[in-house]
Amino acid sequence: MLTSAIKDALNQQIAMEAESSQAYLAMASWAEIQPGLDGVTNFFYQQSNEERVHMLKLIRYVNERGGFAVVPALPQPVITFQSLQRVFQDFLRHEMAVSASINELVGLALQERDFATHNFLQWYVSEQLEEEALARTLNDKLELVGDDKSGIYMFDKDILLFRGHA
Ligand code: OFO
Repeated sequence: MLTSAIKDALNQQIAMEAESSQAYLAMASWAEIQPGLDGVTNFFYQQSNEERVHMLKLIRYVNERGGFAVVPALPQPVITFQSLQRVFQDFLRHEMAVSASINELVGLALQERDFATHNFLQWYVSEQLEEEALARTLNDKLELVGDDKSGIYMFDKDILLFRGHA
């Protein structure tokens, strides 16, 4: 059985993963209507799907442990962006906030001596390491490229490859 503190914190995390999925869906939709950003578009559709999977894993876990996973209401995410750089800065900022939230949860699980939840969360800890590393790599590359059109062309072409290596 989950303590009510853990149950509430896991439900908050469910909401955060759902918000991430929405935020990345909005980035995908924005990218899709820009000329030539097919790679970035696919990247964010995939990211959005992944975040939905993160949310589902949490929902199943909470219910399995005798809690009740609450499907949250969601605020509208940011839907337009000034630049491609801006999208990726927001992506990194978002992932850093998720990592901080997962770390808080891990701390709470230890404090409550809920070792099963602590163990369950380790998957999220490593997932966040990867996602943050990927977001940083992509930001670094975009910074190098600046406004150079052929650089952006290459970035868009290679983005799905970076994903596999980060
Ligand atoms: Fe990348 O946020 Fe989920 O865990």
